[in-house]
Amino acid sequence: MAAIDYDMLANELRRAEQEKRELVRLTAQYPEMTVEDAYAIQERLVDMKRKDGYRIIGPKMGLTSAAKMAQMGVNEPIYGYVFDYMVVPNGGAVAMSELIHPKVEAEIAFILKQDVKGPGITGAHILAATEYIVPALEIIDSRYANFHFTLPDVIADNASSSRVVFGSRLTPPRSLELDVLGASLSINGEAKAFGAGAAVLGHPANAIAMLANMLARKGGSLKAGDVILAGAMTEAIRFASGDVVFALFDQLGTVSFRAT
Ligand code: 0L1
Ligand code: MG
Repeated sequence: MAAIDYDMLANELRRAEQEKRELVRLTAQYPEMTVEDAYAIQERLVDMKRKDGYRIIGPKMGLTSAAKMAQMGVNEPIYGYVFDYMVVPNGGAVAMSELIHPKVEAEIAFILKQDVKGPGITGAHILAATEYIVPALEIIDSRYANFHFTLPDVIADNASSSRVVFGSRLTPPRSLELDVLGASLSINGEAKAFGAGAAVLGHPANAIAMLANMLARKGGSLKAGDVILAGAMTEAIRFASGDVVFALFDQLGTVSFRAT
C-alpha cells in the first residue's frame, strides 16, 4: 500500500484548480485515506495558497444539510476555507473560463465580533458573538470529474470552495429568526431552488457552533472579523455562461452575479 504523500496530493489539487483540470478522486488510488489524512492534505493546500499570497476570509461549513449528509453517508459536516481571491463583488461577474463545472448555492454568512473557541460552543454562543449576518451565494467547483468523490476526497479539496458573492447589506442577528428565514435562488428570472435556514443543521448558528468545536480539536478557533459561510440553504444548481444568478433572502436582501 503506497504511503499517502500529503504535500504531493495538496499540490495536485492546487494545480488542478489553477489549470481548471478535473482529477480522478484521490481515494481511487488511496482507498485507505481517512478523514484525518484528508484534513492533513487540506491543511497543506491552505498553506500553499497562503504562501502564494492569498488571505483567508474565513472558514466555511459544507455538507450541512441532512440530504447531503445522507447522500455521503456521514453524520458530521465538513469545513474548508474561503480565500480573498474567491470573492466576487455583489452584482459582478463570475468568469466561467476560470472554473471547471461550477454550481451555486444560497447561504448565509456570520461576521463575528469576538473570537470563539470550542469545545462546548452552542448556537446561542455564536449568536451572542455575531456582529452581522450577510446573505451569500457560494459557488462550489469540485476539482474531481463529475463531482464524483468520497468524504476524504472533498475534504482534501477544500470542500469544493471556489467563489463567493456576499450581499451588500449587513444585518445584526438580534432581530432575526434564522431558522425560519427563507431564500430563493433563480437563474435568468426562473426560480430554481428554495430553502430556509433550518436546512442548515436546524439553525445556521448550530453549524457555526459545530465548526468552532471541530476546529478546537486541532487547537483552532473562530476569529473576530471572520466571514463564515454556514452551509447551503438550497440545493446546489449548475449554471452556464450568460446566466444571471439572483438570490432573494427574507430580511437580508439580495445577492447576484453574472456568469461570463
Ligand atoms: O459548501 C459545501 O457545501 C461544500 C460541499 C462539498 C460537496 C460538493 O461539492 O457538492
Ligand atoms: Mg457551501
